[in-house]
Amino acid sequence: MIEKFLSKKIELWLVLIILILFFIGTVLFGGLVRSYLIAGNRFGVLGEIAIFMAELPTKPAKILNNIFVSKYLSDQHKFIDVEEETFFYKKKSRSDLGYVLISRHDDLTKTNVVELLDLNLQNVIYKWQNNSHDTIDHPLLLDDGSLITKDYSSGNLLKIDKCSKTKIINDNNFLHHSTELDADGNLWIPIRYHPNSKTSQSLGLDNIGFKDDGIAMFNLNGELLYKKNIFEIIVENNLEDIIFSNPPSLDYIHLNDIQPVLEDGKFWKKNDLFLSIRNQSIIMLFRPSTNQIIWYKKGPWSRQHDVDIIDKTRISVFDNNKSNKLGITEFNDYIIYNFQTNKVELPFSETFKKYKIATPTQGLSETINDKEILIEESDFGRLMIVDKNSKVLWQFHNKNEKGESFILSWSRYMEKKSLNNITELLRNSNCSG
Ligand SMILES: [Ca+2]
Repeated sequence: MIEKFLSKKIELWLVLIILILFFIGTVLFGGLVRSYLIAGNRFGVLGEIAIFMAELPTKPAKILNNIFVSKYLSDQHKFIDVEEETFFYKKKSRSDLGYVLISRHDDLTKTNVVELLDLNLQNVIYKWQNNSHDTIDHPLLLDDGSLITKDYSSGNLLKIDKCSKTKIINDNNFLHHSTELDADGNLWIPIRYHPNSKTSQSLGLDNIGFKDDGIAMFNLNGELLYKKNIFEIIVENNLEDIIFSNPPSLDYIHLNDIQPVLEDGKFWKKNDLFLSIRNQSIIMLFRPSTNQIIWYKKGPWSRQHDVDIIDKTRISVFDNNKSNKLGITEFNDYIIYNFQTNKVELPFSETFKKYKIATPTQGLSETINDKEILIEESDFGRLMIVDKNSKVLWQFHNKNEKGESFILSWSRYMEKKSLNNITELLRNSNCSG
């Protein structure tokens, strides 16, 4: 029956008409996809269908990625015999300390959670259930008690309200790493370009699997307000030499932090951005309003994460790779760079060595005051507050009953005054039903 159908003869004119229609359809499809990518969707449902079909080949990879790549267990379990959590100061003795917002996989309940820890009361005062299908990096707490964050595997922008109801507020961009608010209340988050930007294509950096990073600004409703590719920034500032001295790789940039400048300083202006470009070991100060790179520095940090502004003249950088001759990370560091003196300080090096704090990837530091910092050793699930004399004030290990460690997904230190109204709102929230 099928054989008979398949060997049926058809007129040549019909074949020609089918070929012509196929050709016209292909041209129209190509035109719709091209228009969508260059100018956004101007053709309504037709545009949506075209881009959906164009993305079909990448969808199975995305689904497989969601199933297999989600990985919470640490590679090493360094804290098997250590207490899960210890405070080395008395309860209610440090009213000057604020809160830590912790994003982690909880192996006890097999769920991903976000917790708000009160460092003075020494307990978790609020907990959000993360209902996305993966860990969420660097959640940001908003005034209404909701969290803004991104799902690790899909890269979608999420809003988790105070009752843990999760809503995708942007799924058109692949977002990754840090989540920060600027002085105007907009979000800055690293994105990955799909397809690759014209600039990286013109530089010959468009191999399959190439990670083409950029910066993006969203409002709190998830609408994209601005985006810019890192290669564009570099080429338009005539600074190709600073990165093309290294041989190209598929992950040539690896943007892992965008830190917005909240107020003018002597060396930067409000709404400038500090960018951490890990795979070039570069920290850069970029001014979106004029499209200028104001300053950049390659090292002394290496494969760093997390640049923060300490005060009007200093920044801190979490340095990942103090590696030995075998390329193994022996310990991390917290580097202060002073723009006034052009000098580098390493006030916590001994602490990092003493406690063997050595996350090969991820990791962050937060300046609490002149003497104390928060450190997240993300890959091994350890959080610590330490002082300049290598004294530990608090330590937390994200581990299960067997002592196995689980990764942490970027904590945030929050000052007390920034949270006064929010804690009250959270305490009074009624989420039942
Ligand atoms: Ca930062």
